[in-house]
This record gives sequence, C-alpha cells and structure tokens, in this order.
Amino acid sequence: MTSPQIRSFFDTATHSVSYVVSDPATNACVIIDPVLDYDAVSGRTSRRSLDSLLAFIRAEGLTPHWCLETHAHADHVSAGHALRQETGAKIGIGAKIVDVQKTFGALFNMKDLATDGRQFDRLFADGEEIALGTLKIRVIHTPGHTPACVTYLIGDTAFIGDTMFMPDYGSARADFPGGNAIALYKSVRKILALPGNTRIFCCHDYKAPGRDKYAWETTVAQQRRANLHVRDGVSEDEFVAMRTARDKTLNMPALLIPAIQLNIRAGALPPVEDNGIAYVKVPLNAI
Ligand SMILES: N[C@@H](CCC(=O)N[C@@H](CS)C(=O)NCC(=O)O)C(=O)O
Ligand SMILES: [Fe+2]
Repeated sequence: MTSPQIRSFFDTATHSVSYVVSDPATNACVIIDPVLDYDAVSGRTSRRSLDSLLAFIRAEGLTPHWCLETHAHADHVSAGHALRQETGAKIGIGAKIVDVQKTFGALFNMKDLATDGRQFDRLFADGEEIALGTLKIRVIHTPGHTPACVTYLIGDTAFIGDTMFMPDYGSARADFPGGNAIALYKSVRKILALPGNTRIFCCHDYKAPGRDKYAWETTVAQQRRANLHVRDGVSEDEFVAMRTARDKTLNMPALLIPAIQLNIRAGALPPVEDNGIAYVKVPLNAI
C-alpha cells in the first residue's frame, strides 16, 4: 500500500493539527484542516499559521489541489476560504454539512446563509473518491462528534478528524448539536476495521495527563489495543455511558461562537455591514 508524504502543523493555541499531504510522484498536495488564527479578545484574524503552511508548500514545490475539512470545527476557525483565495485549491467537506448549516444557521439567525453547502466546492458522500496525483483519497462518513464528520483515507494513512484522539486520551466529545455517542462508537469501529498497520492522524492533541509531549500519530492496532475509551472489548453501551457522563463535565470550546459562524461559510467572514465591518453574533442564553 502506498504512503503519501505528510507534514503536520500543530497549533498550540487550539491544540489543532493541520496536515499537508502530498503525492511524491507528482507533487500534488491537499491541505487537511488548515487553521486561521483568531484572537477572541480583539476579534482579529491572522494568517500566521496559514503562512507557515504556505511557505512549506512553496519551498517543497507542491501544488495544492484540495483543502479537505474533516468537519465544521467548533474550536478554531478554518483557513479554507483564505487558502482557496490564495492558491485556487477547492474546499471539500462531508455532505451532511448542510444539516450543520441548518442547525447553526437557525441558532445564529443567519438570514443570508445558504444551507445547501454552496460555500464549499464539493460535498462528499460516504465512499466517494478523489485523486491526489497518482494516489486516491477515499472519504468515509464517520459521524458522531458532528453529523458531517468524515475520515480521509489516503494509501495506508487515515485522517480521522474528531473521532478518536491518541490512545491515552480517548475519543471526541459527542454533545454538540447533532452529535451522537452511538453514532460515534459505530464510526470508531468502522475506522478500527481498517488494517492494523494503517497510520492514524488525529485532528487534536490535548496531551493526556502524565505525557509531556504533544503527539498526534498512532495506528489502528495501537488504538485497538490501548485506546482509553474504545479499545477492543469496550461495548457500545459502556462507551455511550462513559461519553455521556464525560461530556457533562466539559466546557464549551472557547472559540465555539465565532468558529461555527465562520466555518459553516467555509471559513469566509460574514458579509460586511453598511459600515464596512463584518461581525459575529453572540446568542444570549441560547447555547
Ligand atoms: N478546551 C478546548 C476544548 C475543545 C474541545 O471541546 N474539543 C473537542 C473537539 S472540537 C473535543 O472533542 N474535546 C474532547 C475533550 O476535551 O475531552 C477549547 O476550549 O478549545
Ligand atoms: Fe471538532
């Protein structure tokens, strides 16, 4: 099985990992889950993270074809739109993004928001394939954390978004609107049915207690043996009970409110108002 070339970028502000994945035979690349820096205090976006990713792409002579989102992130703003403007790369996301747009479009009363996914260039159904040079990318629908979550399988590597994290940390939360712990368990079993030597790349690392270094790469075999929440032998009922109890203890992500409003627009800012300034809204006593 072929291996793509992978370079990871860790954002310490949101504990998110972005990836540049390329085909060594053609230098075609995709960017998975790029981050647009956002300072919540000033409401200011910055391209520092995106610029370092683009500098790498240029230095390596790679050609970006796709920006692939594993889901509409609730904890950081996507640089998808900025990346598309800069490089012409197309943005792909799971087809169920339309459900996420409907839910949050209603919550934020975003009257101008089209909820048919048109902000993205491609909506992937389960099992769809796209080319990465001489390699193939297969999209697997892996809902649970959100209804639109997908995993990207590229050769012997899997970019699993927010399903599992490193074995010593466990799994993603399932308490966002449209989240579902039973669906998450089933998605995890789908991923864990891949060959044991499949390399797994996580979307976040929160450094489990007792570990002193961030890490985001593991394998199917390691997850099956050791994942705190979903190793082999943990039943669906046990998982759902654990996940539901744990989710009750978690605070909402610090950037949830701005991130969701931008990310359901593929990372584009809302339209400017008649004073030339774009705004995000804060729904009071609604989340
Ligand atoms: N403290 C973080 C929490 C982020 C968060 O909730 N992350 C989600 C993924 S978007 C998750 O699954 N977290 C699992 C956990 O915190 O145990 C923040 O404020 O950004
Ligand atoms: Fe997430």
